[in-house]
Amino acid sequence: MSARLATNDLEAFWMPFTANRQYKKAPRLIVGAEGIHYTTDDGRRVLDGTSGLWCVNAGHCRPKIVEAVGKQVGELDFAGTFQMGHPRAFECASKLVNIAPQGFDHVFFTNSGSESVETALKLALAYHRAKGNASKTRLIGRERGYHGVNFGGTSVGGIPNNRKMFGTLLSGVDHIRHTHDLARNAFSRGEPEHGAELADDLERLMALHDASTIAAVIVEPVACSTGVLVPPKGYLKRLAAICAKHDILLIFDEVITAFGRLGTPFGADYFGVSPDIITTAKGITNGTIPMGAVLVKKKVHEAFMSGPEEAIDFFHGYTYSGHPVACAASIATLEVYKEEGLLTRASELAPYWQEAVHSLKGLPHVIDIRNIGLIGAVEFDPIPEVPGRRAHTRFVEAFDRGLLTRATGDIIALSPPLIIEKKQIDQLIDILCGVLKTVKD
Ligand code: PXG
Repeated sequence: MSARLATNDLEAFWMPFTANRQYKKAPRLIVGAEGIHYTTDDGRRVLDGTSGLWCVNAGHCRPKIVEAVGKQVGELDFAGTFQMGHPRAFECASKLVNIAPQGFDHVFFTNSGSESVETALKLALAYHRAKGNASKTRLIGRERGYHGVNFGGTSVGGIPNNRKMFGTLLSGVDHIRHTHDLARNAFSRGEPEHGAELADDLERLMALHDASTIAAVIVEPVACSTGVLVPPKGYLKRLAAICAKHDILLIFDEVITAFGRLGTPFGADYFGVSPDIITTAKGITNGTIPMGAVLVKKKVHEAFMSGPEEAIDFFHGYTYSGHPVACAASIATLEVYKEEGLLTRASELAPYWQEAVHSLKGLPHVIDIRNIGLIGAVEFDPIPEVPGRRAHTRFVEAFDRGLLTRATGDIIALSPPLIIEKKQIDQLIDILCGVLKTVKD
């Protein structure tokens, strides 16, 4: 029998993506949130420099969303969507289509970014099969990409630590090169100048595998989890052109870049590139209720609609696809985004944000600063024997001084709520500047 634990004991919760033993020796606990601030268990206010985990785009505990969730859970707590329906799911899907890039007119609901990715990959395989191209089965990801933690997403993902413990993963997967190039692009403001030609790496894989075996390429428009890799100018357009030429579906994983993070509703809008499938989650409900959605173009949807009408068109779905409470949260979220212009606000703030983030240049150990939309990243030269420590100690110190950042490798990523004001950006940078000046190694 396991030992009895007090309910406030930290032991039982095996925390995700966490150094559990280290964390539990010096825990950081959040007990409340409002606007762009968290409150800690010892009563301190902490500026949320990461929108939770890149999801709370409209800021915390927004009354309209809180109210919609409360009302929905008391009115219709659950209804399935397999051969059944409820109005909220249809309303939510229509609202999403209304803000989606042109041509995206169908929505498949999931409960997370990871599930959106699995759904998109299965859609791509089934699409080609339905079109009579059953040999198109390979899935191509990119080095340093992050597509969640399920087997498909882990397989197309390109972060070594996320892959190496889990065996051989999916077969028939390959990766194009990442675009991080400090030698040519360090301290770029916005999209780096150099590296559009890295998109041609897809042609290298086609020479090896043949285009007739490749179903889809999945990339994040901006690779955020790996430490904010902004695509070089022209890179995504070039990748899209190669895909289109060879009937390879292009999947944009917009779990982070959708819903205004770059200053446009979707990353596809920002880069002027039209993929075939878009995955979303996070900001879809402002982080309040778990939800994801996969947006597809008409041509993808139509491929599934050619069989007999009484036949199920896509053998896929989750108990909670289109959950009423998640849909209510999403509908209210989309209304808040619209009322407050949040899907484009980052474009107004971006020039100020860019200057602010780049003002950290020259501080100890800073080897690169990157930004796009309302995203920033500071990269440090790693301590040779202990990669990751430099960013982690700065993350802890920043939290103690009232700022939540996100450390990944030796990079600190920033992505504050889209409601942030300029003077709060100044505050955020002041705290970080103080940290970078004082933390010794
Ligand atoms: N795709 C992308 C592009 C993501 O960024 C996922 C899929 C998976 O989503 P779920 O909802 O299954 O976690 C993500 C998630 C970080 C961080 O700090 C990033 C994510 C999650 C947690 C932390 O970089 N991205």
